[in-house]
Amino acid sequence: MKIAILNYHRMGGSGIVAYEIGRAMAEEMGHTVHFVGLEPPFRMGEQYSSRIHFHKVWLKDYPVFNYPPYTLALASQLSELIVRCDIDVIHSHYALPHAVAALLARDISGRNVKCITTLHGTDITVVGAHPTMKNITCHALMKCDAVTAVSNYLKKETERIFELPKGRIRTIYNFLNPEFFNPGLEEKQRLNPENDFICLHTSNLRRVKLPLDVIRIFHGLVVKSAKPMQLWILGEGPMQSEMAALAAGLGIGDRVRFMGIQTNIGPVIASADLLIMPSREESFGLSALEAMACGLPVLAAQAGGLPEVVRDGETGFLFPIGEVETAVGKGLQIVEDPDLHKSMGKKAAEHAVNTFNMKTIVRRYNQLYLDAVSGNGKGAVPSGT
Ligand code: GMT
Repeated sequence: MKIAILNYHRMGGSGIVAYEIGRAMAEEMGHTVHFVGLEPPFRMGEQYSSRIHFHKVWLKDYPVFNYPPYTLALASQLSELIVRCDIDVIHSHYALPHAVAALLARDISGRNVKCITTLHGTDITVVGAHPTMKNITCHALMKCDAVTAVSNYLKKETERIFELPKGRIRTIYNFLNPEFFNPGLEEKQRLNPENDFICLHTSNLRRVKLPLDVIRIFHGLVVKSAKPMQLWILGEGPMQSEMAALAAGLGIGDRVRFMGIQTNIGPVIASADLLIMPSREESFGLSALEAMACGLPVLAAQAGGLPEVVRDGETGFLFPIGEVETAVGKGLQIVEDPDLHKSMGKKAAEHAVNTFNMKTIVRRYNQLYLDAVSGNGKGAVPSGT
């Protein structure tokens, strides 16, 4: 098959998942994959091959436009690609604007290309559900040949918000590439020669991640435990200064290390001891899965799809959103009990590999493509209806 993949090529979880699906479709399933967007997927690096291509979307600026119309440029250039490269399937990550652009490109091309969309969360819960975007999102959800969501939570939320018929959306969990995330990548000696207990937070430091609660929870652990501890923050975002100011105000500024955006985060994660993830909203929580795969227990809020990823009491602990004291109490059990820490880390790594297995999940996407192309898609809506 010839597959076009649309996604945001930046360091978000959806970009990583989209790239790994494309890479596996090319390298393991033998398909030809065309990534289409403003930039190549960051993991693609220089690894261009005869089966993996990148097509840059060119924007036409014009003084009358307030913003260059990306969706229109994408649809127009994609319609040309559909014909030139004889595309069979377009896999859009994010309903907006990608699923809409894919449907428009199909119409323009006049070809029977199949449109498949994977929902990642805020494309539905924040943007798609908003009155200014609700109709076009609903249109895309109904017109695509198949729609998947990365968790049962997101599937149910989407069905509820858009009053969709049951079975319109199916869940296919996220996964990760075990080559990049496994306990064997640990580099404690180099990254943590002091052998402190390392708490970790990895995100884009936006308000929805409740990053100030990360600092408050870490502070609670420092106050209640005699163990030397550090907090490592991987990622960058708008709340970084507030986090630094809060840490300084609480007298723990010297224990908090902002590590910024890094391309190879596996060794850093594997060298830490506990992931703190207090997010207010999280359709899946790929960072939790990455940490578990590296053998870390996860201390996470009971938000969205996180309870489907983290097994409470087994691979970490869950706490009610915003309840810092509860989180500290649960985190302390892990910090103070090395046996519990070890057994939870081991179960976390097993759970990550078994339940979110890359090969199994890539096969499910492959079957979805095959069903769509052969017209067998369960719950699929025929093109153009
Ligand atoms: O919308 C965002 O917050 C970014 C987005 C992304 O591109 O990574 O995150 C969403 O998709 C991820 C991959 O499926 C999920 O792991 C995140 O939970 C989800 N974010 C939210 O639901 C807030």
